[in-house]
Amino acid sequence: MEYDIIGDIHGHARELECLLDKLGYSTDGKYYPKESRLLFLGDFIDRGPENRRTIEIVQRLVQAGLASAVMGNHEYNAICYHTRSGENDKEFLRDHSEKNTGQHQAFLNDYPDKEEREQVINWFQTLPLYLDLGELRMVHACWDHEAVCFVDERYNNHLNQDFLLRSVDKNTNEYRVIETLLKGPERSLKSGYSFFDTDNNQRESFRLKWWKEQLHTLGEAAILPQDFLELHFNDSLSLHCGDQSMDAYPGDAPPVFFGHYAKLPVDESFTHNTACLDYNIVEGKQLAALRWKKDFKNRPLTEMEVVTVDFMG
Ligand SMILES: [Mn+2]
Repeated sequence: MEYDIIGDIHGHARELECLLDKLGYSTDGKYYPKESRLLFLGDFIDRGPENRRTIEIVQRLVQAGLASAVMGNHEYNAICYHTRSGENDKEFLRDHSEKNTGQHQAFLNDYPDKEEREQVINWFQTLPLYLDLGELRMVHACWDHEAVCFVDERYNNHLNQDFLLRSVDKNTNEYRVIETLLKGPERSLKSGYSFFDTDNNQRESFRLKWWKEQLHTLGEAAILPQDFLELHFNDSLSLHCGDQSMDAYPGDAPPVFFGHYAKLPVDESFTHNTACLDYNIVEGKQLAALRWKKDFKNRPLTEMEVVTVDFMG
């Protein structure tokens, strides 16, 4: 079996159609190479212009049994945004704040009809949180052995209602595994340190490059703004992370594909057995697919073909 693995789409249906065409698939599922399968890494919605059409394409392929997809943090957030908490009929699992609503506006515009919206949200909830196909693995943000085992043993890898309700309580394992698998691990900076992210929010924690094996300094381990790193690059990681250790993805484990990290430079996106396929279509860059071939089983992912489509607006 060969696989074509597609990163974050975020409503960019035109680019998706173009990419599928380049890869040799028709979007109606009528033409499909026999020995090949599409894999989607989640984040189908929000931000981009055509949420509805993107969902229709992905859902059609998945429901026809021609593709597999995992849940992204944007699908998870959407499920929470549209699910009442039960305690009070006006409350939702995800707050309808200006910030949360703004982030979700493209989806809301495309689904004004409540019944249709509920159908889509129900479909989101059927998406697995990760997939282990044996020869390769996929997850939206981070493959973490413990999180994967927990979700598999306790919930059979599905976000049922019990899991969902627990996951919004910060004191639960359910919250922590969703954070890890769908949003990626973060660590706190030493007290007194902070930086401003690209949305100009002040932050005291940073995302970790969990796929890197050599994590000795902050500069090697953390996704942080350049000016912050220039000041602190050589500071030892332990100095800033306290005793919060981090096990990198094992170098001898099966290849793992993920999205989520949109702003990585290309040379940071791959190791021999990990690949980030979010090429930041949201900010006018590209939609990407990696073509995984069985003959390449023991070859590094850095040598595999990546097919891209440029932003079309
Ligand atoms: Mn994303």
